[in-house]
Amino acid sequence: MTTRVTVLTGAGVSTGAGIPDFRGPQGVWTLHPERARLLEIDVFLGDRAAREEGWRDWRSHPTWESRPTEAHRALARLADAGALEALLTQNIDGLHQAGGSRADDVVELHGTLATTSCVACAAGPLPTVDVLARLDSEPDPRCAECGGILKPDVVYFGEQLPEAALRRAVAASDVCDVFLAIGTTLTVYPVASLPGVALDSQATLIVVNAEPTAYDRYADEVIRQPIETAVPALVERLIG
Ligand code: CNA
Repeated sequence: MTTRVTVLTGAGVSTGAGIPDFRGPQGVWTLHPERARLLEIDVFLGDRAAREEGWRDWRSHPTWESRPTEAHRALARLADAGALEALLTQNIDGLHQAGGSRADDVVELHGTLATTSCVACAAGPLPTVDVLARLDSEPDPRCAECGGILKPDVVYFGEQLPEAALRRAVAASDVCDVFLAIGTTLTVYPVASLPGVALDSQATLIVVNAEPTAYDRYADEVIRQPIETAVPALVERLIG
């Protein structure tokens, strides 16, 4: 029987693509702790100057120039081999899909930067690039339908995670044989509870991260090597 693998990725899987993480040694919050407040939902909604600064940050975000790495491509091969249960990600950069993973396999637990929605009405999501193109003339972009505040479809701190995504993530963690946590400190809840769901169901837990994580002592294997080389080797071992 094929081993079923559920993967959870964090910001560390994309640092090789030029997108800094938050908490690593070169992380955005490690170097600029004051920037964390720009991702708090209360600040975004309640402080116009912070909202405008946040939008300018998104415009210059490295995601727009990034390309998937060997690690993203290797994870796509898990599905090709029929071994992937689900690819859960905390990332908002779309690099798993760009690296060959099927959109259906990727569960974006913290949303996506690709689209933007109105916080006040049900007007359909807009491509975020189109909103960014308006920033020079409209630094606090508003909904064309109702004038409400527009926000990237990224989950900000203080917001609920998308319910269907979280349900699917819990189910995938519950049924897998191997749970692979890659490039995440496993400290942001509720996502950080998912390895616990897998362990409760007797899955093998493998952690790949340069620094210690909250689950290292429960893991069957901890790989403290660069993700760009460690993940392709691990995928070959799992499907080989
Ligand atoms: P984090 O808390 O920033 O931790 C990342 C971890 O990855 C750190 O412990 C690093 O040491 C480790 N790491 C970084 N690069 C490598 C590497 N090349 N090889 C091995 N280990 C490495 O990230 P989390 O995902 O735990 O935090 C969750 C937040 C960060 C989520 O809300 C994400 O949406 C958010 N985030 C996403 C992106 C993105 O989409 N690419 C970028 C920055 C932050």
